[in-house]
Amino acid sequence: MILLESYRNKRVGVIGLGKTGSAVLDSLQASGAIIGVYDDFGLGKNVTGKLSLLYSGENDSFSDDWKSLDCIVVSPGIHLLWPQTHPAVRFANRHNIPVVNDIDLLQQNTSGPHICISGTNGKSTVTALIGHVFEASGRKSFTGGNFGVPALLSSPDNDFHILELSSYQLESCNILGFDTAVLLNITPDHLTRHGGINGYIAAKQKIFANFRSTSNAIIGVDDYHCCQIKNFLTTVNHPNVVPISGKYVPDCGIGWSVDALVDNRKGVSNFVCARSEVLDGLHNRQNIAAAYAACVLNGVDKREFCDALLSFGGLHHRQELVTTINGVKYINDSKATNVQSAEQALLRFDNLIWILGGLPKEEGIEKLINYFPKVKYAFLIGKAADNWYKIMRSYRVKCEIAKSLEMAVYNAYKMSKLMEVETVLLSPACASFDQFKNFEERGDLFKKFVMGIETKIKNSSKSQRE
Ligand code: UMA
Ligand code: ADP
Repeated sequence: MILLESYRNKRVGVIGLGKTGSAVLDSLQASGAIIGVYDDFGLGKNVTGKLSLLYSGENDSFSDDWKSLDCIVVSPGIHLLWPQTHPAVRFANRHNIPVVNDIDLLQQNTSGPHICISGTNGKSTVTALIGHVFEASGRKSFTGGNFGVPALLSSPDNDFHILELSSYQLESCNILGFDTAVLLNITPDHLTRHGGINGYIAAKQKIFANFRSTSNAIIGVDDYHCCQIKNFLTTVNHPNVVPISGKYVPDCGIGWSVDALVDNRKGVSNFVCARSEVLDGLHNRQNIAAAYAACVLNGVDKREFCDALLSFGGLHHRQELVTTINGVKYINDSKATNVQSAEQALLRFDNLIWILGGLPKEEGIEKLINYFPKVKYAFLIGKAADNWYKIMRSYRVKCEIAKSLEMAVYNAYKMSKLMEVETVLLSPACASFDQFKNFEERGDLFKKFVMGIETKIKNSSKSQRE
C-alpha cells in the first residue's frame, strides 16, 4: 500500500467505494487523514467508526463539514461532466474544493518513473507485457490501474509504476506529466460518458499533458485521431515523441517490416525481434511495438525485451484458445467489447462460427460487413441480438438468435459438426453488462460450456470403448 504522507490531518472526501475508493480509503486511513465517505449505493459493512457519511441526499447538499474539505477523491465511475455531473462533484465545484483521483495521489507520493498506457484497445495487453518484461529482467515494478489492482496498492519499494489508464481515469487526473506515456489507438468508445468523440479524444490526449523535458510520448500512428495527436505533439515541441505502428516502420519510430520488429528511432533500421506466436495478429504487432518502446526508453535492453517476449503467456479473454474439438478451435475473445476489437479477431480467423452480441456500443455491426463472408454461421445473444440479426440477415449471413450464451455454445458445437468450419469464436463486439457481471464472467462461462462439451465427448467415447 502507498502511504499518503502529504494527507496527514487533511480533510478528504472519498467518492465511490468500489475497488478504487476502498484502496484510497485504506491509504488515507493509514496516513492519518480525516475522511468523509460517500457512495450512491451505501457504504457497506467495511466502513464504520470514525468515518462519517455526510450527504443528506436532499437538495443535492452535503452536510456543512464537507464545505471545508481539502479535496475530494473520485472513483473512475463517477461522472465529472457527462451525461451529467455527479452531485458530489457539483458540490465540490460550488465550494472550490479540488477534485482529484487515485493516480494523482500515487504521483504525489511516489517518485516514479510512472509509465502510463492508454488507448481504446490493447491497454491491458501492453501493460501486462511491459510488466512482464520488467519483472523478467529483475526490475522491481508494479502493474495496475484500470487493469488488475488499483494504483495505490503498489508499494514504496517499487522502482517503476506501470499503470493502465482508462479515459475515465485520465479525465479526472490533474497532475499528469507522466515519465512515459503510451497512447495506442483511438476509435469511438464510451461516447455517452465523454459527451461525444471530441470529449473522448480530449480525455485520451491528456496522457501527454503537462509533459516535462524528460517525458517520453509513445504514440500509435495507425489511426486518424492518433495521427492528429502525434502532429500536435510535434507542433508543441514535445521533447521525445516516438511513433509506433503495427503495420509499417514510421520515420524515427518503431514498427514492423514484414515479420520483423524494427527500431528506427535514430533513422537507421535496427532489427529487434521476429513475430510472437502468443501475441499473434496485426493488433498485437502494434502492442509489441508500443511495449518495446516503453521498455527501451526505461533502460531495458533489446535482448532482455526479446527474451521476455518469448516467455509472455498472453492474457485470458483476449483471443484465448480454449481447446480444439474435432479439429475446430474454440476462441474466447470476451474482452472484445467494441467493434474494433472484434474486427481484430475477424481479421485473424477464417471460416468460422461467430458468437456475438451483448450490450451494444455507439458503433454498430455495420462496421464489420467486410468480414461477413468469413462467417459461416452466427449466434446472436443479448440486447443487440434483434437488431443485429436483421442487419446480418440483410447481408445474407446465416444466423439465429440464441436464448443464452450456453445455448449459443451448444448449438455452435452441433453446427460445427455439420459445417466445415475451423473456429468457433466468441468475440461479442459488445459490453457484457446486460447479461453478465463483467467480461470475465462472460468469458469464464464460455470456457466452462466449451469444456463441458469436451468432457462429455471424452466420457462417451470412453464408455463406448469399455
Ligand atoms: N458509484 C457511485 N456513484 C456513481 C458511480 C459509482 O456511488 O455514479 C459507486 C458504486 O456504487 C461503487 C463504486 O462507485 O461502489 C464503483 O466505483 P467505480 O465504478 O469507479 O469502480 P471501481 O470498483 O473503483 O473500479 C474502477 C474501474 N471501474 C470503472 O472504470 C467503471 C475498474 O475498471 C478498475 O479496474 C478499478 O477502478 C481499479 O483501478 C474496470 C472497467 O470497466 C475494469 N473500466 C472501464 C474499461 O476498461 O472500459 C473504463
Ligand atoms: P483493453 O485493455 O484496451 O480493453 P485488451 O488488451 O484487454 O485491451 O484487449 C481487448 C480486446 O481488444 C481483445 O479482444 C483484443 O484482442 C483486442 N485488442 C488488443 N490489442 C488491440 C489493438 N492494439 N488494437 C485493436 N484491438 C486490440
